[in-house]
Amino acid sequence: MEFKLKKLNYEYNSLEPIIDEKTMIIHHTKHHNTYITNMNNILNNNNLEYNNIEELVLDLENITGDFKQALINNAGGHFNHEIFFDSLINEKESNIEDINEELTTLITNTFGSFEEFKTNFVNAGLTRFGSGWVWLVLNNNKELVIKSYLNQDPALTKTEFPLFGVDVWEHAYYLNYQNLRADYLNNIFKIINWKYVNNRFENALKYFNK
Ligand code: MN3
Repeated sequence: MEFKLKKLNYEYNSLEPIIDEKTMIIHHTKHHNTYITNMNNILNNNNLEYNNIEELVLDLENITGDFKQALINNAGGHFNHEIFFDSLINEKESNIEDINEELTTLITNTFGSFEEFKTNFVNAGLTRFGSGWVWLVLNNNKELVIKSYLNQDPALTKTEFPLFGVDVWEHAYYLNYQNLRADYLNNIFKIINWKYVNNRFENALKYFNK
């Protein structure tokens, strides 16, 4: 199966002024697309076939060829960006009350309050040295954890299911924010699609119950 870049659920200028149109166009049609092209090439060259990106990501630990790191980088790049772009929405449509009661309670019990969760999340993104990602994941003990990963290491494992993540590579924010990664991270909380996060939370519960 050939992986393809899917169209975004919104226009490239929908996330302005938090993320500018030019950044979105370059990020989606160049960066994300390149990960997909490279991944498809590696899979074709090595006669590997997967039904979906989750299946591929979960199989990475079993790969032994010299292309392993390249596959981690590019498959991870595709997996991470698809979740990232799907988890964003126009500021007017981003509504924190879309989070269901179970997830709201879990956030409060884990971090003290939503504000403290946000502070911890922003801080994890801020202290990620170099390029990488910050994620909210549910683990197999049904605990919420903030994780930070280097480069494009994918946030899905047998014991962790990502609910949403923020790209802290400079290409994600540099045109608008330059060196101000903290502003980018704080602002992005205004454009999270909490309905989508909620869906991923439901999927995470199913993932660990199967
Ligand atoms: Mn990126």
